[in-house]
Amino acid sequence: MTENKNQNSVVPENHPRFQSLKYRHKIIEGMKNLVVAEAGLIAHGRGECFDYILGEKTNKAAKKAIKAAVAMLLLANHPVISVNGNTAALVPKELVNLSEVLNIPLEINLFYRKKGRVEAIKKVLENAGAINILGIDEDDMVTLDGLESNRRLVDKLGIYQGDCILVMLEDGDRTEALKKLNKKVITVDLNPISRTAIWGDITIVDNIIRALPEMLAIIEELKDLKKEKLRKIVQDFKNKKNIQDALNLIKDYIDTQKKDAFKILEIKN
Ligand code: PTJ
Repeated sequence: MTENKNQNSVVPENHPRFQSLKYRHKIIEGMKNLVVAEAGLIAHGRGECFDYILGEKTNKAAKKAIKAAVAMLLLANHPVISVNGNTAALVPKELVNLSEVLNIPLEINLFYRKKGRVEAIKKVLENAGAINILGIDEDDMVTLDGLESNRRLVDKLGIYQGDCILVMLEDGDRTEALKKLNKKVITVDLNPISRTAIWGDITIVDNIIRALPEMLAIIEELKDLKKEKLRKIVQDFKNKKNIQDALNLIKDYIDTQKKDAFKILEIKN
C-alpha cells in the first residue's frame, strides 16, 4: 500500500495503475513541500501521456541511448548532473547514487525559483545521502550567455565549467544555450520531439524512474572499459536514428493497442 497522507487516500498494490499513482503522489507531496513547481504537475502529466504510448517500459532505443550516455559521462572531464524539482521528488536516491558512483556533482538548477525551493530540494537530496550539492549559494553563481530564464543561473564550479551536462525533464531553451556554449548535453525526456530531445547529443526517451536505475546498472558494465572502447560506443551512437526508432516504437505501440481495443469493441457490440 502507498499512502498519500494529506489526501487520506490509500492505493492498493494490486491496483492496475499502482506504479503510476505512487509517482503521482510523490509529485503532489513534492509540490506541497515546495520541491516541485506547480507547473511540474503539468509536466508530469505530459510525461505520463508519452510514457503510456511508449508502453511504459524501457525500450531498445532507450537502452542504446543509456549505454552511450554512460560512456559519455565516463569520458567527460567535468560532467554535472542538473537537478530540478520533478527529478528530486521522483528519484532522489538514484540521483545521489549516480553522483557517487560516477563522482559527478549534483547541481540544483530551476526554472521556477520560488522562494524556499532551492532549500527544499537541498533537504530532499541530503536526506537521500547527498553531501556536496552545487547551485545553492548565490555568491557562487554566474549567468550563462544566451539564456533569459532562471536556468541561466549556474554554479561556477558546476554547469558553468562543465563539459557534459545531464539534464532531465527540461524546457528546450537551456539545452539549446548549453549546446551553443559547446557543452555536450545528455537528456532524459519522454517526448522524443521536444526541443530538448532534438537539441541533445544523446536523448534518452524514457521515464526517469526507469532510466536512472538502468544507468546505474550499465555503469557496472562499462566502468572498467578502456577509453577507446567507451569512445567507440559514443561514436557508434546516432541520436537522429535513435529518435526515429523511438517515434516508430510509439507508432507500432499505438497500432497494436488500436487492434486490441477494436477486438474488444467488436465483441462488446
Ligand atoms: O523544477 P523546475 O522549476 O526546474 O521546473 C521543472 C519543470 C518540469 C516544471 C520545467 O522544466 C518544465 O516546464 O518542463 P517542460 O517544458 O514541461 O518539459 C518537461 C518534459 O519532460 C516534457 O517533454 C515531458 O514529456 C517530460 N517528462 C515529464 N515527466 C517525465 C518526463 N521525462 C522523463 N521522465 C519523466 N518522469
